[in-house]
Amino acid sequence: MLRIHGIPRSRAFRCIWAAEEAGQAYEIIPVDHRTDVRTPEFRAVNPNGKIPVLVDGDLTLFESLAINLHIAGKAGAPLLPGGDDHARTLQWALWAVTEAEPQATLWSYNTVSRPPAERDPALAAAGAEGLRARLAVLEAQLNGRDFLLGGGFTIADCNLAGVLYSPWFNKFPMDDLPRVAAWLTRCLERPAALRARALREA
Ligand SMILES: N[C@@H](CCC(=O)N[C@@H](CS)C(=O)NCC(=O)O)C(=O)O
Repeated sequence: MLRIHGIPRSRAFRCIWAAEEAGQAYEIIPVDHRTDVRTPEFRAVNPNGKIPVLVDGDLTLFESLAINLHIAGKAGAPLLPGGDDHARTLQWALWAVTEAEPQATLWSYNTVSRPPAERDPALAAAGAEGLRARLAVLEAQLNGRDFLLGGGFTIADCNLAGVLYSPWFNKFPMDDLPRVAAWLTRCLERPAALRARALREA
């Protein structure tokens, strides 16, 4: 049994979705990032002090996308492909967190997530511009492909669509990015994603 420490309305959503895709049984151990991550009890589980954390037997892992690669590895192919596509899966996971996520969070925090008085329109605009540039790269990658690696859905899609969930859910303008918009909907309306979203959006 996988034990996912976190709450669905956080980056733990990504790991809940991955567990659903992998068909792995999991339990959510509620840890709220606003109130619980500084306690000595939680720091004993994760000295990094953030959620999500996965405990799988003797293994304790933090970093949501590393957790997802581990969960997908338990299911194997096609969720975690081998060979060159394995390398591409790692590439897209790193791209998701280093290129897409900083821009997506800058936009989301300053548009929807923070209380209105704490939002900075200039930062929202900078995030929108940065995100649009990254999504243009993705639009080109999806030319002639339904999913990132060209075959079926893999953990590469789960990781990147999980990172882009907030802009998608909060209607970041994508009229000029039709392949990205369709791919996000294709990923985030899969049965496993809907089960995870039901927890997050409840
Ligand atoms: N790169 C990490 C980021 C984890 C993260 O920032 N989690 C947030 C909740 S979504 C958190 O625990 N924040 C608490 C804090 O920063 O004090 C991951 O993807 O797991």
